[in-house]
Amino acid sequence: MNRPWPAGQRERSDFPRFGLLQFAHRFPAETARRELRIVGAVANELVVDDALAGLPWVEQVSDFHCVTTWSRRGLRWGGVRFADFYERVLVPQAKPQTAATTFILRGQDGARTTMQLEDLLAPDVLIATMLDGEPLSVAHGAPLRLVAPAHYGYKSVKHLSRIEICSDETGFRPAAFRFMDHPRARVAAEERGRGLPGWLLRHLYRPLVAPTARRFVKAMEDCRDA
Ligand SMILES: Nc1nc2c(c(=O)[nH]1)N[C@H]1C(S)=C(S)[C@@H](COP(=O)(O)O)O[C@H]1N2
Ligand SMILES: [Mo]
Repeated sequence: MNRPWPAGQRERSDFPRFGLLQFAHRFPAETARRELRIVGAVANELVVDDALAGLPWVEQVSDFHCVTTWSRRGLRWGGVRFADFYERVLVPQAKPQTAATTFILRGQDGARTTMQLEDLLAPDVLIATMLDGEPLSVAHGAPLRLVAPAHYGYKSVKHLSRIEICSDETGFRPAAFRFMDHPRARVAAEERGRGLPGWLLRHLYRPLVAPTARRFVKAMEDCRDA
C-alpha cells in the first residue's frame, strides 16, 4: 500500500532494534514454537499451538514508522493476515463476545499495547514470521510479530504471545506512561500519544532516538557475550 510520507518522520537506512529502554535487556524465552494464548472476554480461553497453521501465506512490503520519528521504508514481511487468523481461528475456537473490541497484545518480553479490532482487521495487519526473506530474528520479534504499518511501531508487538480481549481498557496498565500509548496511534493522523499533540511529542522524542538505538545494540551484544 502506498501512503504519503507521514508528518514528522525521517527515513533511516537501517532497521534498529528499538523500544522502551526497559525492554532492551529482555528477550523471548521461546523462539521456535508459534504459540498464541487467547484470553479475556471469550467463551473458550485457549492456546493456539501454531498461529499460522492452515492460513493463507501473505507477503507484503510496507514502511515502518516509530513514534520517536524514525522510519524504515520497504520492509518485506511474510506471515498471515490478522483478519484471517481472527475469522478462521480466533472466532470459531475462542468465541469472543461481540461487544469486546479492545485487544491487549502482549509480547514475551512483557511489552504490551492495545489495538481496536477494526484496526486489527485492516488487510495490511499481519502476524509475521519472516522479514526480508529470512525467519524473524530475535531482534525483530521472533517467533511471531504483529505488523500494523498504518500505526506507530509500538503497536507492532514483537514476540507476540498473548491476546486479551476486553470491552474497554479498564485494568490495562501500559508499559510506559499512559500518554505514550495512544489507543489507535495512526501514523497518518500523527496520533503519537494520548492528550498531547503529535508535533510536540515529535520534538520531545527525536533526541531519544540515537541513545535508545545504541542502548539496544549494547543490550544485544551483552546478551550474546553472556
Ligand atoms: N515485544 C516488544 N515489541 C515491541 C517493542 C518492544 O520493546 N518489545 N518495541 C516497539 C517499538 S517502540 C518499536 S519502534 C518497534 C521496533 O521494532 P524493531 O525492534 O523490530 O525495529 O517494536 C515495537 N514492538
Ligand atoms: Mo517505537
